[in-house]
Amino acid sequence: MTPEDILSHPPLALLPEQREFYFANGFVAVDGLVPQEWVQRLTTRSNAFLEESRSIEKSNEAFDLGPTHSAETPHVRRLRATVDRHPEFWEFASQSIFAGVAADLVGPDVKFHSAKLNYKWPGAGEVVQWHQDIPAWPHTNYSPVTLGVYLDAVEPVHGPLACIPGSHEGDLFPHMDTQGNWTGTIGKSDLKNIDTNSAIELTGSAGTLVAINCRTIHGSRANRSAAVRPLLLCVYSSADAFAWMPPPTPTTKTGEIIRGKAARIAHLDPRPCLAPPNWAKQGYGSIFTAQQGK
Ligand SMILES: O=C(O)CCC(=O)C(=O)O
Repeated sequence: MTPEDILSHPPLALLPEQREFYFANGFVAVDGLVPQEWVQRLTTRSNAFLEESRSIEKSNEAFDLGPTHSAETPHVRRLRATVDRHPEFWEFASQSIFAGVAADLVGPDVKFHSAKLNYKWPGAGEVVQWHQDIPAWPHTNYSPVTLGVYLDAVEPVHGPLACIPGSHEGDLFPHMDTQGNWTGTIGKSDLKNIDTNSAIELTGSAGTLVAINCRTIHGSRANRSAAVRPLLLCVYSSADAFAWMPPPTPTTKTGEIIRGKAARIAHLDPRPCLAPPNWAKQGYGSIFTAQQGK
């Protein structure tokens, strides 16, 4: 579907100007959009998983652990595939306001792709370098959108997500080094031609929604506050977008239609995307392991 087709459907969760901002800029943030009741439920779940991580020493299919992780001071960089970790995460991804936001941005037929909960710990140097999402999980078109919700208020000091306006209409860049190894980040020579100073930081109170198109260049600075920054991220696409490589972090819900109906014909966007490694064979750690070359 084109943005015009999508916008011809009445909005379910966003204001018309918020949808238009998304299509013009490749991202949008809406302060406090997710109801506090959901923020509290998700925070309770998140805290329970952080507690559980104390008994774990090495990264596994649920937890991506940072180098300083210990039972005393947990350092979980990411809770993977959240929808398979607890039913409440799936309820949120498929039945909350997120489903309406997804329909407002990809059209009435919505396919679920993946979900994760990123933490950004103070002082741990967790910079997320400039990258685009779609090179890791290419689809037949560029409808995929990542929806995020901040579980706590995020100010510039917390290392908010930052997006480069209009970059979704520009090129896709290789996220590999010169030997073809996956780096999960745009290379230095390409970055020279990208105006990273134009990036807009997406800040807001607990419950703030952030929506980022899969082509948009984004990243986040280190967290210089004293508090961890939990950010739950769910990825959706239009039903007529089909992944053409195995997903990096498959879930049991990947490919489920959460609104509307399944598509039988793929929408093919002619703009090219390099093939990533075959994650089903190579395995995938996380954006942190890739960007730090581990
Ligand atoms: O957690 C962040 O600040 C950025 C996350 C992100 O861009 C990603 O996981 O792809």
